[in-house]
Amino acid sequence: MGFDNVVIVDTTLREGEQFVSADFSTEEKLDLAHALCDFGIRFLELTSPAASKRSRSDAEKIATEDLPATIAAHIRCHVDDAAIALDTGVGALNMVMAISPILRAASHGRAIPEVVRIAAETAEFVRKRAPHVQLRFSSEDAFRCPLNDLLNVYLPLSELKLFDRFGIADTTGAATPDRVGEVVGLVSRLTGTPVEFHGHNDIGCAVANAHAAVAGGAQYINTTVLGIGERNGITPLEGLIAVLYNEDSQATKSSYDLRALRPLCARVADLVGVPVPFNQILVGDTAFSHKAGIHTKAVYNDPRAYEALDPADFGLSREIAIGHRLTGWNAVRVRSDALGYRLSLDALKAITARVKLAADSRTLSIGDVDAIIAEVASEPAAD
Ligand code: HCA
Ligand code: CU
Repeated sequence: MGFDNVVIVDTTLREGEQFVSADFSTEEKLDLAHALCDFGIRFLELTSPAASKRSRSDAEKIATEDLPATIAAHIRCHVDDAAIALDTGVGALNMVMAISPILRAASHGRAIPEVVRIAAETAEFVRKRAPHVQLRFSSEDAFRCPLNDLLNVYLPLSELKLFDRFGIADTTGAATPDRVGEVVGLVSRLTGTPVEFHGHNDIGCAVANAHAAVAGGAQYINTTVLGIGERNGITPLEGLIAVLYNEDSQATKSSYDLRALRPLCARVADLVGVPVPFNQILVGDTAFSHKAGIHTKAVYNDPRAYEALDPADFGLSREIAIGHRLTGWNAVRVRSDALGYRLSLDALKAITARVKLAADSRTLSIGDVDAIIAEVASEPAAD
């Protein structure tokens, strides 16, 4: 496996629809499905067609849209849900059932052997009706589940040879990378079945957990644009893209239209009525802002000094803050050069000193900096 073979299963149209302020219209879903495919996603997950009449007709529309992606319907382990989903023409079913003690008690009330029986029955039904549909079984709340229970679900199910993938979900977003790597590694080794990881972000580990899942052997990773989903969501698409780019920028550039990422995030933010967080991986406003003089000097010499990701590959540009008390004369020189001045080192140092002094007592705009540059430039040079 490894990072080159990661298949992103984007679930903006399922988990993302569960984000508190998401309410996608049919047109918006179709638009997003196209935008995700244009970006390079080849696997999309949709809300269960059994959820509502429109969920069903939306799934039908997306499934027949001739998109260059496998379209999966997310369903409960119910024969009826599977039948409704298959009728929409989707190419994959992503079945899910709760397996942790706490969630089993609070949701379906079944013991582990019953979970296995119900998953097997549903899978047999699907295989009979649609032998070629891709079928996944996923455990909801897998990381708050004793390993024994976990293996008592996956091992008998893997022996049936009915499933193309096994999902492992960190439903409460409280797993840490070490454990994700361990559980994913165990399930993938013992079942010999490709693993899909779905990670929530409640303690802020969703991106690191996706990384750990891939390192542990997972081939399929769930994402949503901006990470939208239940509560504070799941692994954001842009976070996983940053991980993949960091591993192999060339391969990532050739598989995804990286310049489309920021517009895609802006579109989803707009649709769900939230701003893109300032510190969002890759696409946040400050993702490529440099400030301290020590940093800016090195970044002018070689941006890689303080950048793991090249903004140009994403159609973005870096920003160098100049008007503050941590500034340095290199930053001042670049600004004054850009304004057409050719100033001596003494003049640059004088400007830097005045900028620092002014910034100690008030917040400066770039216009204030420019005024200081103009002022010093107009002064007769001292000899
Ligand atoms: C849900 C739960 C789920 C399922 C994940 C999966 C989770 O909202 O229905 O299908 O693998 O986080 O457990 O999103
Ligand atoms: Cu989820």
